[in-house]
Amino acid sequence: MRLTRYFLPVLKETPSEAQIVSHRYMLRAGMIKQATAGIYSWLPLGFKVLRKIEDIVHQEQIRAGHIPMLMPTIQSADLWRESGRYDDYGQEMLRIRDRHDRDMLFTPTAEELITDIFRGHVSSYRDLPLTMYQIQWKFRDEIRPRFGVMRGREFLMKDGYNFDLTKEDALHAYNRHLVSYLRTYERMGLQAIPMRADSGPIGGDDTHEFLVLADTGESEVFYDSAITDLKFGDRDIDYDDKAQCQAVLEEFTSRYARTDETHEEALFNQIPEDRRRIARGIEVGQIFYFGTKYSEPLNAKVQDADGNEVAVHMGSHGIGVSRLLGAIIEASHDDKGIIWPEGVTPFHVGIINLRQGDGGTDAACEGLEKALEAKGLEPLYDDRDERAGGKFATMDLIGLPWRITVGPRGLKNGVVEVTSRRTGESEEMTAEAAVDRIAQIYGV
Ligand code: 5CA
Repeated sequence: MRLTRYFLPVLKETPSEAQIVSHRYMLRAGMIKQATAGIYSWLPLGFKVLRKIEDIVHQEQIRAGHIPMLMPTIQSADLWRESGRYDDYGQEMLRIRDRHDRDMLFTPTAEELITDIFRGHVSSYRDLPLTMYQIQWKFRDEIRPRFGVMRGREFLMKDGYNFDLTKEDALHAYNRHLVSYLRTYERMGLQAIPMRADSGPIGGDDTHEFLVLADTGESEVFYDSAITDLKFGDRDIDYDDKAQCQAVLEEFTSRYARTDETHEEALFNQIPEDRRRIARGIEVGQIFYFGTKYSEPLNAKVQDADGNEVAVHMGSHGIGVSRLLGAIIEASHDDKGIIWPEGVTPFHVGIINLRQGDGGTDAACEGLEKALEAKGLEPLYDDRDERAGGKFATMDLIGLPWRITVGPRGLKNGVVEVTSRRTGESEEMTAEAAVDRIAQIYGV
């Protein structure tokens, strides 16, 4: 992509309304624009990262055996009256009336609708287990939308729902989600720690939130620092294997890690003092097991092997897809801008032409662009007629993890410069070697 043909409305000034670094950088890098309080347009650069995050979420859900689908954002109030949540949800629910005076709402979550789909089509235990999920926009009329995409009113969520015959099977679904989330967040360059939490309006007994540690996080958290040494890494998990999933869950949840809602001082104090941590975190996901809380009132039942009608055991499992952009930036930036982890970067590498209009540098940049594209990579070529300082500042702000700089002096010696955004280290090499290096980094 050529920068002169792209839409990247970078801001020079720091917007005064942005209180935290991720919000500031997302506005300054031309990733989002507020449409109205807590509601954002996703400009091309922001949209690209959003899609990358969605892709990872899809891949990891499918790997775990979960089935993608899509439900509408606007739903009838009737189902929510059946479950009893129409009144319980309170002011956070955006209520809408259609031309026939029927009560509608913009979905804040979708337990009711998925349960309705299930009860309409599934009647036998033979069709279980079943887990379906969607990545869809949600609306919650938050009292204080703030921090940009972190606490929006409209936001993108992955919400998944499991249906199982027994509590044991449903707990396996819970464990499977926990394991798949560990892998999902690590692929985005994040350490998200599962912490025992409170279930809030979704309900249920068992729930863990996934928290990314950050000073700007909205949640206060208490944990044993030994937890931060745990890495999921490249484990090959058989998601159907109950014992294997259970073992990973135990490994990652056996140490003390709780949000303020579930914190117990006495237990916390049993951790050796040098490992006790009180910090802040960003909640990027939450998993719930709530048994028959929705299947009973909504009559979602199946026949078991003995012919008895039994309510199915359920759970729901969310990932804050749009919030993740903010969380990743909070976890990975410096005073010049964002530093994207390779897994989610909007473009794989930036190309900077130090002398735009010079036949030699122009040709070298175009050659690099083509060679990288031929490898299936997406470079962003800054071909603006601007001074070098401005080009470097833009590239640093938008945070592409790698940069290739092309200037007449280097070309005279047959080299370009490859620079890591994270370390700032540069290395000179031929253009061909630069392409190979970038391809190797991304494993293509
Ligand atoms: N039905 C369940 C799971 S599918 C559910 O709604 N869970 S939730 O309420 O915990 O939301 C899931 C995730 O969405 C949260 O962990 C958080 O990362 C994200 N989220 C929740 N509210 C907002 C918001 N106002 N802005 C951005 N992300 C949000």
